[in-house]
Amino acid sequence: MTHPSPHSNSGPEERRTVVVVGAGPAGLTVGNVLRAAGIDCVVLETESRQFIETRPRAGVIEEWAVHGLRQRGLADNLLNRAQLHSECEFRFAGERFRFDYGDLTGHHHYVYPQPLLVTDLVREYADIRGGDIRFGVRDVTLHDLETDRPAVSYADPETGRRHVLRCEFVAGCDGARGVSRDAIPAGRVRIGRQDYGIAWLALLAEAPPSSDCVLFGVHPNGFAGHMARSPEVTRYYLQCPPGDDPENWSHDRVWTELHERLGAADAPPLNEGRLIEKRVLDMHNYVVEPMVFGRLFLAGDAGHLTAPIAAKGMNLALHDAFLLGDALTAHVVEGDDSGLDGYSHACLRRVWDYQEFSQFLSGIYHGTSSGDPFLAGTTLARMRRLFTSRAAATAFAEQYLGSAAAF
Ligand code: RFL
Repeated sequence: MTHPSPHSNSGPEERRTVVVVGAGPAGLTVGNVLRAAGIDCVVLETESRQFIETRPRAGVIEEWAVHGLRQRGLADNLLNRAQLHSECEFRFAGERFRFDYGDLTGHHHYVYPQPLLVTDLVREYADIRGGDIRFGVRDVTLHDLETDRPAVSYADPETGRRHVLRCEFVAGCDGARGVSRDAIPAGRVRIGRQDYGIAWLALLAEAPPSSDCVLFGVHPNGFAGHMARSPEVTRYYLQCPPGDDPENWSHDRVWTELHERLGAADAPPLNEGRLIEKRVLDMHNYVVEPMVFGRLFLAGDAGHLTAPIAAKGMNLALHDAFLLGDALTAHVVEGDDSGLDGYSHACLRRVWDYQEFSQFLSGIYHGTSSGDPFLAGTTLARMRRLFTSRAAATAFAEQYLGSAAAF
């Protein structure tokens, strides 16, 4: 929906070069890159600082993304504290299949919880680089996006008074439920969508990890996953019907299903613990093409959602943010527009590649429980190929790590 210029009774307009909407990994990374170049920007966030620094979500970060953060001076804590993972384990038909993707590719994953990364990025932006960030803002609205002087307005959380930020560019980094994407008039961009028709119960357990690597349980009852988050906390997933109520999943039911779906000969028992998060995530994807409308540049989940099947969303958010931060810097500092012109295309190459891998992985995770014997058969063939063909295993490992050189 387009919005007219802010009303003249909104108070005096502030001027900024860039307004960043949303303080997730994408917005904070863009903000940090701009601050490092001395570019005048402001980050607007609807939640409080404490809320975004503790919101649990992703944990798996790809090597190239860590490299990108390090190049921009944003990875010191991560490099000191993250765990390195280079193996995962599939469990199916009561057996364990170890997959050593580090050996196949020479690359690994970093495991670093998203709230820690967000905490590092806020501290660097606001406390070290002196960036302007406004928390708890209400009713954020984008205006005049097709002019060279767009604006973003919001209501002050304390006074209710409207503030207007007139700028040159708006970075729409407000995630899947933000307002940036909806500010684009219908028909001006193409939005591709896919619904997997399944959901995952996302769980955080106050329990030490039960394995030294990520576990994928492929079971007739449905998929189950295990991912270390820290020595004390483990993320688990259980496939469930879309729209299921987390209250249908009692502590006992959760642990019974996890034992069943992740059970295998010689597997050590799971460490049980209190469930501190229990949410149902319906598995769906979308991609906005192009990721640009006038002076609005979408980045991260605002521009594309990848169901957490392949742990790719935060990685894509960082990829966009590096490209956008660098492109805006090149425009402002050197008058070079090539980065902004090529932004959407460069982002979408990786986005579509990751969407395709996510789709492939969904076939593996959910095929045997689909109730369709044909699909169950082809799923098992796909799994067997991973453990019998080094070429197939290497191709899978490259996609799992996002290390293919094609980007
Ligand atoms: P975010 O992190 O959602 O940040 C958007 C920010 O914008 C704020 N906001 C607004 N601010 C101003 N005005 C408005 N109108 C606003 N509306 C919203 C929000 O409060 C928020 O602070 O988006 P960003 O930066 O694009 O980052 C995307 C990632 O957060 C997301 O893709 C990942 O969490 C996805 N994901 C994973 N990705 C990985 O790469 N590896 C993983 O291991 C992984 N695991 C996961 C995941 C997502 C999960 N959930 C909950 C969907 C595990 C889970 C369970």
